[in-house]
Amino acid sequence: MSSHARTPDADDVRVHTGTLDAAGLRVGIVAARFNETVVQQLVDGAVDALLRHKAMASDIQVAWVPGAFELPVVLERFAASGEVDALVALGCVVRGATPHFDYVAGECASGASAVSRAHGIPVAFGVLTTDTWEQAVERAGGKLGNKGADSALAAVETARLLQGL
Ligand code: INI
Repeated sequence: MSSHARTPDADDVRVHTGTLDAAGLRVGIVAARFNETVVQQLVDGAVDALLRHKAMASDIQVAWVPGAFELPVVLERFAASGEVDALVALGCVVRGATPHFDYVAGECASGASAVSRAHGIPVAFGVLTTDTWEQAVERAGGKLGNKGADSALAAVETARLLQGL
């Protein structure tokens, strides 16, 4: 190394960020019908957030599956099709009402992230995993916001980041 090597400068650090510009982005939403009233709120929040960030309605697709356990296989199909730039998984698993909570929520989460890494596209995880129904309602357009909207924007930001890397 040269004796004139300069001290590393924080200005040399390359920082990459995405944006929330959804214009032209093709987004697949996969929603689990179990606990449908909550999940419909998540879907509505996700679609609304995408449209407000300039996505075209015709670029958004929504597919419904019976329960959160079925989300990964449909996420996989969307990802493999090459027809979407980002995916959003939406569902609601309530611990108190689900003896096999850990299996349903765990398989759903690991399946979603496996799809994301296998195909190099974001799969945002908007599956509520709560102890109670009330906690789910609070996160589906209630006093704690709408996790469907949050997830949709996470998918947009990550897709834009990946495009820029
Ligand atoms: N699926 C959910 O999405 N949320 C739940 O709370 C739930 N509970 O309570 O069981 C649930 N079960 C169904 C599961 O996702 C599958 O659809 C089913 O096991 C068939 O494979």
